[in-house]
Amino acid sequence: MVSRRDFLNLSAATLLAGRNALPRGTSMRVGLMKNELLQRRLAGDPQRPQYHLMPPANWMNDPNGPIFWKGQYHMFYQHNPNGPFPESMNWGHAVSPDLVHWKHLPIALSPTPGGPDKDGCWSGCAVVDRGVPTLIYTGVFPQVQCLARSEDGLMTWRKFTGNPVIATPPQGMETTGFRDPCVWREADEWLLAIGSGIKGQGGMVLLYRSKDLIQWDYLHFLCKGRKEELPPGEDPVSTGEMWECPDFFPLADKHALIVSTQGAVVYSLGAYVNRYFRPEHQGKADLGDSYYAPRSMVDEKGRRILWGWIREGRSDAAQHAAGWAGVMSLPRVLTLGPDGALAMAPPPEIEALRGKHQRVESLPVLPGSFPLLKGVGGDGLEIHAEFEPGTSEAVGLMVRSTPDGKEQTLITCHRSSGQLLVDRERSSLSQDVGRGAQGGPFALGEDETLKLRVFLDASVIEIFANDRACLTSRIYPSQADSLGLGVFARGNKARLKSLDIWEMRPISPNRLTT
Ligand code: DQQ
Repeated sequence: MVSRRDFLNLSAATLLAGRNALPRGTSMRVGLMKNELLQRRLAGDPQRPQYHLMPPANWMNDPNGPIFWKGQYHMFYQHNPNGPFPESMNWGHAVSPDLVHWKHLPIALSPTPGGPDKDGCWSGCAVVDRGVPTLIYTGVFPQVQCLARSEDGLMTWRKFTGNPVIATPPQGMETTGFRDPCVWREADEWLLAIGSGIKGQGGMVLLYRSKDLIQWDYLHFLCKGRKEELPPGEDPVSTGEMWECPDFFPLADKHALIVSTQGAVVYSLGAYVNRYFRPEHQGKADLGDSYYAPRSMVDEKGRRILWGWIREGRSDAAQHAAGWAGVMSLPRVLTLGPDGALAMAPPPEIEALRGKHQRVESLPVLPGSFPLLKGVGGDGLEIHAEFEPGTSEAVGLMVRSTPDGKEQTLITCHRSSGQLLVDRERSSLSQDVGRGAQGGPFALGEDETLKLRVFLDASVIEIFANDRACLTSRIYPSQADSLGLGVFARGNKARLKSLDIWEMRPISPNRLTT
């Protein structure tokens, strides 16, 4: 039996040395020594998340083909096993019985020399075709669509010898890109939506159909960024010239389309009629700019669960020095909100990670002062805070603060401007990291309390506000005592109704102690 830790060690050695470059004997020993060093570096890294899914080492970006299969959640993701930078993409693979605890599995897809994916296996999806798990993904370069199947329960993948299954964009179309297929079943056909766009016209999703996943016919666009929906004079490409990673699915009595516009992650809820999607309501899946390329799945409970890539907010050099880059978000259960918007909440399974609990009740929050709460804080926490904002202009939480406040991050609901922000101006004394505020529109209703559910995990912050807005951010405090927690108000006083704090248990050997 190979233990999880042994597997990770072997796997990281392979990652470090290059998959095909691990010879026997001396080089193997050198590889293991390098691995040992890398493991020590990762284990002692205070910026490395502890309860979020991430590869054993090196680079990850988009989630790919999340699928619930025979009682387990499978997650694939864009992964460079050879370094903490985006190159020669593979599909990493992990499996979980409960959405929370993960086991790494061998890499699912790697580029085939001389093949249509020789320069990378880019993003895609997973479906089950007559009982056979099947991946449909983009091979590069040029961007073509490929297929691979697994006959042994998702452990190994055999690429279709006739790849690519779609070799070019539709005839005569000068696209800005042609990638990230999303496939679903409709009656006796497969439908495929693919991310694309046209220069000067904007992003679009193209629609194909097939009887067998191999022979595909182009139908028409499913949805596109339309000039007529924009304010007069606004550039039609303001919603992006290329829509990446389309995710299209039914949600309650609507359909949802999520696209990554090389900037924001935009969701649309609307009607799917005659194989065209007409948006009726649009919003941002995340108010920050650290969350990207999400993909969803349905589990056995029928829940629609969305996963995103949380990218780094520090320099390439810092990522290189760390030996890892990129984190998978926590899962978000999607529902149709009472206001017609997309509602997002973490699944209850996350609560399995909760450890020590502390609670504070009914505290006046006075403007101007930023006191730290005594005896609470940390860098691996789940925090629930409910505020009665009163007549305050702004109210919020201060996290990861040093006792002297030289490092601190503010999570602020600005009532006057209707914004939810993570202010990172003083998050770190390091010069190598992103600063400034991240966030976007978030208005509290009259008499509505502010309910913040915040997940702190080393350099990751994920915020769910009143179950209808999410904000993901990255911070890299440099001081060991940047652990303090406080509440604050501006303008006028507010009241903290309650504050619950749980220490979260690590899920992975990211920070090995021996
Ligand atoms: N990343 C993938 C592409 C996708 C982009 C390559 C989005 O397939 O369009 O790693 O982050």
